[in-house]
Amino acid sequence: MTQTIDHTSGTFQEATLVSVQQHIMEQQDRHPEASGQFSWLLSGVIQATKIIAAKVRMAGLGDIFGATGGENVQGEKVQKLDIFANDLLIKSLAYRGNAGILASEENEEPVVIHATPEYGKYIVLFDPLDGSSNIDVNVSIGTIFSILERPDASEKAEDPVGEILQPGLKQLAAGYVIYGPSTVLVYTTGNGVHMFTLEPQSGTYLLHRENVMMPEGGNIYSVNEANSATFPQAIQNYLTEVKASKTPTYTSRYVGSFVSDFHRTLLKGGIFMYPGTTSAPNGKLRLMYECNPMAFIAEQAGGMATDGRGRILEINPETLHQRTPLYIGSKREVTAAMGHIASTEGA
Ligand code: P6P
Repeated sequence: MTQTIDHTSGTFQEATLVSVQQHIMEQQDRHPEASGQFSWLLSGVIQATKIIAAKVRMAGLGDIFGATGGENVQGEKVQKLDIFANDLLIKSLAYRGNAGILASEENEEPVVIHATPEYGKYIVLFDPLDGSSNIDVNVSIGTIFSILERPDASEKAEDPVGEILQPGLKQLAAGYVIYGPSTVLVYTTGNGVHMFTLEPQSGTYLLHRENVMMPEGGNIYSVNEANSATFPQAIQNYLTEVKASKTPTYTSRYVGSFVSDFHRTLLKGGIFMYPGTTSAPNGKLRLMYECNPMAFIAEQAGGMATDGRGRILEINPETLHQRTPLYIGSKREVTAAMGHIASTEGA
């Protein structure tokens, strides 16, 4: 009789016997329509993050701290590790054979590996090293990725950006790796959120939590308050409300690295906000390779992600590097913040 292994019970040792590759294959087996192609691609992203993790760990010992002197498409100073991570992800995915188009925060234009879908039907978008301004001060940083399928062979073959600009609801998979005290991978293919820790000796990501659910509510709000004077009035009202709240009382946490602030929100609940301001009405975070993947994960974990008006995942993108205001986290907190926006707009 075949025995099904329940990874969510048993002793700690039992839970750590499942590698991410095994988990991906198990996920694929549950979806007979899934081809091995997708699993092969996903493991390509994961493979690259192991090498990035090793480099990040040694950052202080090699000449890869600091900035290159250049700026990326966002006008942000490019750190040497940004380039290392970006180049590694591009090379790793290009040789995977089934990634057709790559899009990175670091590249103004997409990288077309195969002109038409029959040789490369997937699109991989990534922020290779999010939070990189924290590298030199040893604060956790991360890699964020999102996987889409290319539209069927169409006139878009000459328009790779047009192929990429799909709403977040179309994502096949999304995930991130946080390079912190431990290196943790979180991913979803639409069947729950699963968390793995990199076991450094063997270089294996081992399962440590399956079907992660975000707490319904949480008393942590996470926002850069230096910008609060020019937040929308509704958000200023929301912040006043949470600071005055006695049951529960709230606390503030802000790392300044999206992957870190989101990871804490996923595990402890609460809300992370990057609102628009008068100088940056669409905020700072990018829709396609930061907000969409995290929104997919948040919703799969029972949380919410909005731009202040509607679901992040329903936004129809217009440009590859477009930004969006972001309110993401526990249902109770995001709903409360949106309530202020609704009542202010209704005023
Ligand atoms: P601010 C890092 O540069 C980043 O893109 C995100 O990781 C982070 O959430 C945000 O910017 C922090 O921006 O304006 O608060 O420094």
